[in-house]
Amino acid sequence: MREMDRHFGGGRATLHLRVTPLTGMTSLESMESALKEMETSAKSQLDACKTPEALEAIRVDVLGRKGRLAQVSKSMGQLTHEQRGGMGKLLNQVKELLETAFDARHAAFTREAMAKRLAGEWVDLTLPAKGPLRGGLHPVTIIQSEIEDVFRSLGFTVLDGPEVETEYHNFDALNIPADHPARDMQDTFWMTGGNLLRTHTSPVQVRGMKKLGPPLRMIAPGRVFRNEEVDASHEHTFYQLEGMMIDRDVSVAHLIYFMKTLLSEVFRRDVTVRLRPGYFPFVEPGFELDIECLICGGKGCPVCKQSGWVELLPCGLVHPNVLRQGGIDPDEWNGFAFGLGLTRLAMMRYGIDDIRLLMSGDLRFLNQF
Ligand code: 2NL
Repeated sequence: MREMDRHFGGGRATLHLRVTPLTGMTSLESMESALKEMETSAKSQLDACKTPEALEAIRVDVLGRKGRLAQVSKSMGQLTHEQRGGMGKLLNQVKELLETAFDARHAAFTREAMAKRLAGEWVDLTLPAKGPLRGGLHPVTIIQSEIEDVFRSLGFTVLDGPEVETEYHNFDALNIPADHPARDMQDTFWMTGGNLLRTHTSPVQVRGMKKLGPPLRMIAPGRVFRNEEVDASHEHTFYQLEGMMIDRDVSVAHLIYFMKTLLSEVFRRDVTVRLRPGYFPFVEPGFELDIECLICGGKGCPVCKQSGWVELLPCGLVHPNVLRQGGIDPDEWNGFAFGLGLTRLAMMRYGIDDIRLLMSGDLRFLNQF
């Protein structure tokens, strides 16, 4: 049995055209009845059809290019002109009718398949949508850009510099003596060839003095490195922001004004400050600037170790030797400079009690900012 016949019940519906032997003319009636017969058989095949594949085979056999309808169409050449008109109409009617019936059967199969698929899977429409994963800024980056904004609005230039530095820029130019303990293997990461990982952002300012020339206002935020044993309050890598203003007749009053402006912007309230003497080789005089404890308001608490004050900002007037190294004449110019620990500030602002969290890259920690 041919493949096609299996679908059609053994070729029962094949169109047999009865040709009148004497005239060679096909009887119109016999053609019409054959067409009707085909229509009826095709419809019953459609109804009996069980799979989309079987349906497609029926479609090819009935409506296909070499299908049974096409055969009838072909044999119309044997009819007279008048007969052809009527037969053509009938043919089209049957064709349209069958096409509609096929489309309906096809749609039913598609629906069936869809229903079957949906029955096999389910979706909880009450689940909240997942949404895209959002990146965010690191807490130190947040603090850094806030402070950069404050200083930019005060006329300061933001400078960048290399993290691998020369001994000259990191120590010599800053009036740090050759036997200073900071130069020790224990405190500094030394590289081959006498270079080092910068231990502060001061070398950026040495380069900045030469680049900008006086008068100048600049800040240098960035990553610095110390060869330290890591614990909850010490990291080998942390962030600093140093600043400097050089002009004529700069005084400690200027220094205090700029530092108070900075701190009230960072903490978003007025802060009380005090200066104590402090020693740093690159400034003279040098100070430790403390702020009144923001937790207890100066009454004394564990954060300020009962003193009412928190040490925050080393600063001072730039040492004449350092100005000279920067190509600036100390008889004509002077200025103030300060250092600010961005990492420490971020810990204070956000109440972070372990410095190691900041370098951990732990998303459970970072996602909180
Ligand atoms: C620190 C930072 C301070 C400076 C840093 C500075 C830089 C130049 C000249 C003068 Cl080029 N000063 N920076 C000034 C005062 C304090 O603190 O690491 N302190 C322990």
